[in-house]
Amino acid sequence: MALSKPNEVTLALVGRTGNGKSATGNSILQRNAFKSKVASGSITKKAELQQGVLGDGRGVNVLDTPGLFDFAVGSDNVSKKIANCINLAKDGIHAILLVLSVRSRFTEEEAEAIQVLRGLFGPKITDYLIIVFTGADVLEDDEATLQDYLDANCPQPLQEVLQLCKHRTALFNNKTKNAKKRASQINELIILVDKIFTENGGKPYTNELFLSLQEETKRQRKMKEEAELQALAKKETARLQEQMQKAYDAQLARVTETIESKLSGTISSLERELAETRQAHQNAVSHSHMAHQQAMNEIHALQHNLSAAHQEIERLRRPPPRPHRLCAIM
Ligand SMILES: Nc1nc2c(ncn2[C@@H]2O[C@H](COP(=O)(O)OP(=O)(O)O)[C@@H](O)[C@H]2O)c(=O)[nH]1
Ligand SMILES: [Mg+2]
Repeated sequence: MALSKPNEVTLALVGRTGNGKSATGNSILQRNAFKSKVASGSITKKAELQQGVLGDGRGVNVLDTPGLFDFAVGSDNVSKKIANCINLAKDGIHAILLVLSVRSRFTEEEAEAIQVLRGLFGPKITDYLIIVFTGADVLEDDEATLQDYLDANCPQPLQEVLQLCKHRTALFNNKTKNAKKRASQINELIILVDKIFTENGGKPYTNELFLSLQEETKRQRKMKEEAELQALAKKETARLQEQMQKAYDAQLARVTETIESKLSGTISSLERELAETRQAHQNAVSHSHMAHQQAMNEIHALQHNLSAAHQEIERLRRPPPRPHRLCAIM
């Protein structure tokens, strides 16, 4: 049967310097294991693992990380440092406590850092995430609850983070000397840790998981980049095709125009030639009419002359008329 609780609990503290990570670690361990200072600037330079015992007798390991959120994010160095941190917790991490302070506003850098963490660890990191708010004493002074605080100070990015970690929140007053209060705030946190343990099938966050999730994240990022590249190439191809089509259309229009103007020149010269030929033909026809008429006239004249000649011949052939009696007497 699967365990409902880890035998030993390992917690990692992350968050901006000054939010109270070390102080929270000390509260959980119930001793001054980590240096917690007022001074600004990164106090914890190296990840540090300290051990203690919980109220129910289980061992607890607390990993205080240097302000992961203070790193120049996005470099390979960060993921190396994170891997080293996780390595410190040899049996893996049961919960990652993102420490925020009610004494300072949730900054954009923090929202960004969470996205970076998700990018580095993979979105699965949120399955291990608990948001710990420090400065409960400040709220107590104002007689306000965490809900009152969130109702008044919950920018969109924080709302998104809360949603991602299924609203697992814990409130710590690291200043209180009240033993009962100190114990109850640890208990409430550990209830959430045990819940995460069951929800994640008893699997702590290990370096192997980190590395495989990182691989998966890298693979997904590569796929996304490739898809983006492909989309870009497709867009570029479409743009080039459009450009080519436009150039082709313009060329076609130019060629058509040239052909049309040449054709219209040819047509008008052909029309001109046709008109000239027609004129020549008409001239020839009328010329031949005239020649025909002249020939006919000449024939008529010849015929006339001929018949006159015939008549003359006829007349000449006729015998001369008989002389009158009077002439015979002579
Ligand atoms: N009033 C109040 N101050 C706190 C609380 N937790 C931490 N601090 C103070 O916040 C400052 C930074 O705390 P520290 O643990 O060094 O923060 P870290 O840089 O995140 O490790 C210190 O002066 C702490 O005393 C808290 O619950 N209430
Ligand atoms: Mg610290």
